[in-house]
Amino acid sequence: MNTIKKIIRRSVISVFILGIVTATNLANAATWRYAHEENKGDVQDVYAQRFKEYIEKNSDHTLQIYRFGELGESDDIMEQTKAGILNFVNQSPGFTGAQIPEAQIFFIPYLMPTDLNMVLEFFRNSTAINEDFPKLYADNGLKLLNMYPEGEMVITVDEAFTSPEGLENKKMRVMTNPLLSATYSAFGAIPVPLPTGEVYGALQTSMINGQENPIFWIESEKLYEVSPNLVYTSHGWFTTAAIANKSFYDGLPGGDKTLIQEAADYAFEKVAVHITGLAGQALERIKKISDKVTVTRLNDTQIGAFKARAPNVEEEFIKMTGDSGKELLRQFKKDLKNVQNQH
Ligand code: 6CS
Repeated sequence: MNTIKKIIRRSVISVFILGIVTATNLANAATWRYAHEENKGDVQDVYAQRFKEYIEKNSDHTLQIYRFGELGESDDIMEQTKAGILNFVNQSPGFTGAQIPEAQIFFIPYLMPTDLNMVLEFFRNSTAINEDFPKLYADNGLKLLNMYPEGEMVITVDEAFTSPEGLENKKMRVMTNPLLSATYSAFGAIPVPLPTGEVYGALQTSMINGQENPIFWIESEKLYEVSPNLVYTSHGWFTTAAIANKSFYDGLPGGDKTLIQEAADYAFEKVAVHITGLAGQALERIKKISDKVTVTRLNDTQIGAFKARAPNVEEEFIKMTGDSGKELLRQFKKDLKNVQNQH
């Protein structure tokens, strides 16, 4: 065979092989659906966008993201994920706690440190977070990818307070898990569980007197317009979780599983950067927009009065979760101590 013929033959074979590879890739390329609980540019959206970026850069798959309200409330997107309509969901333990009682651990007040770097380190390295929680979620048909913090909880209320007496008889909106209700009862208030979409209206019509959330969300949902007195009590962090439908995940080839876990870890680190300084910036913007906003930061003695009520909530947590919760709490505290010793 002369050289020209050889070149032509090789080219035809190469094009043929390339065609087969492309067709195989296209056949494997999927569009995955991911829903979260927040608005454009909020913490969960940053996580989702970075997760998408990693997946799309490193595979032929695409990710379709649905934000808060596009497919319903938090419980709706969880149901859609369990039914396999969605592949991924970002749902916060504030809501998941109703079906996985152990996830309510984040609502035991004053359990977590107040320092963001310590909190991030805890989420990166904790055995409770990275080994125990995935098992609890798996028992509920869910593959837990990451748990991550979004920001310190701040209470907004119609009258600023500095003691549990100041919260007496205040109707406070809580996310829909029973332990958070127990926390607000222990703080002296009347808890009112409500889904996210009902909070602004309930504040506006004085159906409730206040609520708790990280500052970025108070800005994003404009809650400061209808609940302008911000009280920093240092009692906890808003935590959330990125999750996949477990049967979908289990059915994927090993390469896709690795891709998903890498994308989750990539998104976690991007969020860690995003939330650093976020609360302070959001507060400054809120104060500029509204002259009604007041800021009260409790001192250590005032915090002490709220902290004194935390053991009751811890007992309640153990009552709700039994031995499994007791063991989780033991591990959680051990992991926290490890982080504290390192700092
Ligand atoms: O309070 C809530 O319901 C909402 N708060 C935040 C920070 N994210 C979504 C959640 O559903």
